[in-house]
Amino acid sequence: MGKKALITGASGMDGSNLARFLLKKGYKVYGIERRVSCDSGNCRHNRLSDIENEIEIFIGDIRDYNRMFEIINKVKPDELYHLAALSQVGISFKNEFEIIDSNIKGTVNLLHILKNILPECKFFHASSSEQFGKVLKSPQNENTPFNPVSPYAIGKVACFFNVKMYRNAYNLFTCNSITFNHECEHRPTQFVTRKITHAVAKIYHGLQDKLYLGNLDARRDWGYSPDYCRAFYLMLQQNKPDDYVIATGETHSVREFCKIAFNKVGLNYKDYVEVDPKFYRPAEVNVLTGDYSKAKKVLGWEPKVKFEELISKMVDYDLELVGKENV
Ligand code: G4F
Repeated sequence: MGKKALITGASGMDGSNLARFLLKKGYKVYGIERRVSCDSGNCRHNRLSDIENEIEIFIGDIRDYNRMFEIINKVKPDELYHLAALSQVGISFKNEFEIIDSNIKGTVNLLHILKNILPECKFFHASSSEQFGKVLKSPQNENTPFNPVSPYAIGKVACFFNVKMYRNAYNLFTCNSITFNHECEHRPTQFVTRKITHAVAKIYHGLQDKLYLGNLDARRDWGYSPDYCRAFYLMLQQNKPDDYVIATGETHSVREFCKIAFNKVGLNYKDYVEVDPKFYRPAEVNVLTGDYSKAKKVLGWEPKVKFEELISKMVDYDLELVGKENV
């Protein structure tokens, strides 16, 4: 019988990409999702529609210890991929307590349950390059000190060290990816990449006039979600648990992203993009660049999709999506 994987945040961007990947590897895949309503064009359930008959979804909230206990005890997974989190950095400034409740408590709930009832289960946690914050060294690798500046990043640092503590103190097989920004066609429009590509499609189809953004000079290391999900899987296939930077090694500004995305449809971003200070953050991370050489050496992992191809895929998808909606 194939292995069993349980994914928290299964209907999110990474969750759905990982579920698809693990099914192809022959896993029996179970997911946990919080029941929430869906907004049009961004429906969480849409991301799983092609595989909905192949996976089993449990409704549950990672904050709810008893419910998590019940699900883990029932599934008894070989691998648990913990992807559920409040993941919007900007929003976290207004939601400090949800970061503590969901991101930190949710992670500790899962680790505590595994320690008590399923210590042989391998555990993956998606940590974040936001933990490097106001970077102290560039590029960032596994030895770069964290210097977080947002409630989200501070919460992820707490999760990171909890994952490490359960590995060292209780001998659990727990891993963190220090995941740099990663996107795909199913990224919610609250994140800057999809906000841009969706707007490009709407402007192209004559449905929108302007695109209002915040800091155009922020620089990020943007990769492709399916590539990163492959790395998550590889981490749990090693003999020893460890933490790995997952990145592309390239950094680009939001402005460059706009330029290429608008160029794809023959438009100049300068005619459409305007800065609205309401999208500025109280504290900003200006630049992130990942050094993924450890993942390359140990996991044999490398990103396949780089910046321009990522933008092309997202713009093409949104052109088709908005085109269909417009019929
Ligand atoms: O797309 P973003 O919101 O992603 P951010 O904050 O870098 O976080 C993402 O990547 C992290 C990994 O490093 C994850 F941990 C996290 O969960 C998430 O997936 O913003 C990217 C940059 C920021 O500098 C932001 O200030 O784009 C800038 N930006 C400029 N205008 C904007 C906007 N961001 C958003 N969301 N919306 C804007 O209008």
